[in-house]
Parts: sequence; C-alpha cells; structure tokens
Amino acid sequence: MSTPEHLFPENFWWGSATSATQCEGASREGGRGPNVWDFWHEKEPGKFHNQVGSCEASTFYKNYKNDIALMKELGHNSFRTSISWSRLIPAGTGEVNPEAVAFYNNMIDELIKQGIEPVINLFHFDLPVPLVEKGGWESRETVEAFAEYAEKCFELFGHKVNYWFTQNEPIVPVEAGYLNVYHWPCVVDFKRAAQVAYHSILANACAIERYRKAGLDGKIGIILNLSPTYARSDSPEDQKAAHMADLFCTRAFLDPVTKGAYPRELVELLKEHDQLPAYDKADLEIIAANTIDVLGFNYYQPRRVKSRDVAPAADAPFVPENFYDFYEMPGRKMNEHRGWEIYEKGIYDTLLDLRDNYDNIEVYISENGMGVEGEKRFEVDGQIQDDYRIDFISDHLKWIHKASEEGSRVRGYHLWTFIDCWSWLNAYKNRYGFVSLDLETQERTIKKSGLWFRDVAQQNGF
Ligand code: BGP
Repeated sequence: MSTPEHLFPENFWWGSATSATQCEGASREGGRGPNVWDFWHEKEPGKFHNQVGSCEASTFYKNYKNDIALMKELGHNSFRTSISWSRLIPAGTGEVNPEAVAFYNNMIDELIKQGIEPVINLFHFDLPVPLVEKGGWESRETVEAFAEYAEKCFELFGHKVNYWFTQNEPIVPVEAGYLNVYHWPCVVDFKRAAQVAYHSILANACAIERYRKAGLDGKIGIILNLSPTYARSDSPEDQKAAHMADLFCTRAFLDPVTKGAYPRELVELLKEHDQLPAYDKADLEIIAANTIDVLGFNYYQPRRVKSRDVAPAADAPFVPENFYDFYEMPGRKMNEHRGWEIYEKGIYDTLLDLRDNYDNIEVYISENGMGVEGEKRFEVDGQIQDDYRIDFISDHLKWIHKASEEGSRVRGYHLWTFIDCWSWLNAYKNRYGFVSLDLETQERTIKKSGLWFRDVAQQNGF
C-alpha cells in the first residue's frame, strides 16, 4: 500500500455512531420501559414515515455480537452508541433493570474484546415516559433524575468505558419540541424552550460533577451539532443576523459547556424580553465548575442567514427568527433526500473556531453522513455502490485533515451510521449506513463505502 496523501494523527478514531432508540429494537423486551418515541408513535403513528416506529429498529439488542464483528471487519477502532435510559431505569428514577445491566455489560465487553473503543452517550432524545408525564426537560426534577441515572451508569460501567458523553445535540429537543413543531410536545413557546435548553445544560454539568466525584480517570463531554453560520453578505444587517443566529443556536450551548457561563449578550437580551428561564444561583455555580474535557461535534450542514426583509410585528411572539431569516444560497450543493446543504468546508471553519475561540478543546467528529432514499437502485451484484457516500466522506475528511495540520485537536471521525437505522420521523426513509439493512430479513450487507472506509482506517488516511 502506498503512503496516504492525507495521513491522520496517531490513534485517530475511525468508526461510526448510532443511538439506542435508533438501533436496538426490542423496545418491549428485556424489561425496557417506554420512552417518548414509543408514547408518541402510539398516539400519532401518522407522523412517522410509513407509520414505522422504533419498536424493532435494526435489532442491535439481539445481534450486537455479529454487528460488532462486522465493525471489526470494517476497521473500526471506536464506536459510539447510547445507553437507553428507559431500558436501564424503566421508571426514569429508582429501580435498575438487571437485564439492561447485563446487555450493556456484554455489549461493552464485546467491543473491548474486538479492540473497539466504546464511546458511550447517556441521552439521545429518548426520555422515559414517566418523566415526560412530569413535564420532561421543563421540570427541574428531570435534571436530578438525569444526574442519578448518569451516576448509576458511571458506577456500573465507568471502570471500563473511557469516553463518556452526557447528551447528543441538546438543541434538538429544544428547537424541534418547542419551536419548530416536529418532535413531541410540538408546541411553539420560547420561554418553555429556554427552560428546556437551560435544564439540559445544567443536567450536563450535574452529570460531569458526579463523574468527577466518582474519581474515574476517563474523559467526559457533550455532543453538539455545530453548524457554522454564514451571512448572505458583508452588509452590517446581514452580519448582525448571522451574529444573532450564532448566539441562539451555537453559543447558547457551546459557551456554557466549555466556558462555564452563558454569553452575557444572550442573558441581557432574554432579560429585556422577559424570556429568561427560571434558574437558581447555586445551579449556575455547578455549570461554572463543571465544563467538559472533550467535545463531540456533529456536522451535517451550514446555517446561512440574512437580515429579515420585514421586521416582526410589535406583538409577535418572541422567537429567535425575529432576529434573522434563513437564506438559500444560489447554486448551493444539496442532499435533496434530506433537504440539507452539503458544504464540506463548514467542518474546517468550525474546527478552527474551536481552536481559536474555545481554547483548542479536544474534539472529535461524532457524526457526519449522508442519508439517501432508495439506495437499492444502486445495487450491483448484491452490493450497493454508494460512490456518492465515499465522495461525501472523503471531501469532509480532506477539510478535517487540513484543520488538523493547522493545529486543531481533532481526534476522530465517526460516520452516521454503521447499519442503516431508524431515524425519528423519517423512520427508514433515508439510509445512512456503511452496511445496508433488509427490513424484511434483517440481513446486513456491506456497501462499497464500508469497504473503502476499512482501507482508510487501516492506512490511517487516504
Ligand atoms: C442527528 C441525530 C441522529 C440522526 C442524524 C440524521 O441530528 O443525532 O440521531 O438521526 O441526525 O438525521 P435524520 O435521522 O433526521 O435524517
């Protein structure tokens, strides 16, 4: 093999990511309690693509051994999944389910046995129903419940897991649930959204505090979906719009977890508009004292904005989009299946932002990927020829490599996802995996991109 043109730092993580609800299945087995997705699917199946819920997902709960062997075959040295809160503690608080303890122990042991670093996340949009019924993340009680759940996970698995993440994309339950009406509870209410956002950030800090108290010597962080914000033009109005979008969508999450405090400007703005969430001084101290060791950075698309053409009416409800409008750049490259722009350089711009403005925090790409509908049409001799995915990944890796050469402490790349998995409202519409899944038979078949990635991992570059 020739030396790769893009050689990555030693011990770079090559792998993929998924989450419990999206891959495990067996949602009514092994003593698992229902989570918000089970509850919502039962109520309104029509909201989900082809009415398919996560009940069976991609059967990782039963097939984890074979799936981990497959990961090994594809050169993975690391893999991220989450623990299902409602599997481990079905009522959200209190009693621990022994079958879940056995499953997660076996799964983690199997990864270690195969030489794959287990990267474990604690919360990926999947609140247990008893907590949903008590107000979900709007309630301070959920923060406490989460801290207890996290502590239990550290106690059970902390001696063998070196990398922990508290949450995946905390902005999603906030935006999708309380502003944009596409996750439960589907309301538009900024003040409630702000409460949920604040409680998620506080819960992250409380879990970190418990981790450090446990005296474990691994690393702990959070996973954020950071979309770099680009203004339509250099005009002061467009620049201001970009600044505001960045403040609400990025800095409102990134600053408290890395610097221990919210941007002053955001606090003042919410105060002025009477939108501050309820908070407690002692809790702010917990946030200040418990910042992350490592950041997971999910990257799919940039955020492009412009100034609003029309100012919001004086009595319009307070929402972030009162301060900016989204902008579709002419000629942009799109993944039409998902409706997301593809802009590879965005990953580099964010890595440099982290290098320059966030103390060059250790970071890894915890998700990046391309969902495609109807991949079957690309099948030749039983294998999906997903050259578009190979191009997508290598185009992003080039920018990651450049950022690394320029001093970013980027330490890994995980594709979303390993085996095609269930995706929230889109269920199985778009396929993201290195490995395709036959929904009838559950048969797994490696795609062309999986084999290509194995070579990249083996050469530590391409
Ligand atoms: C991220 C989530 C994942 C995954 C991915 C793809 O935001 O962390 O859970 O689903 O996006 O998005 P989607 O499934 O909506 O196509």
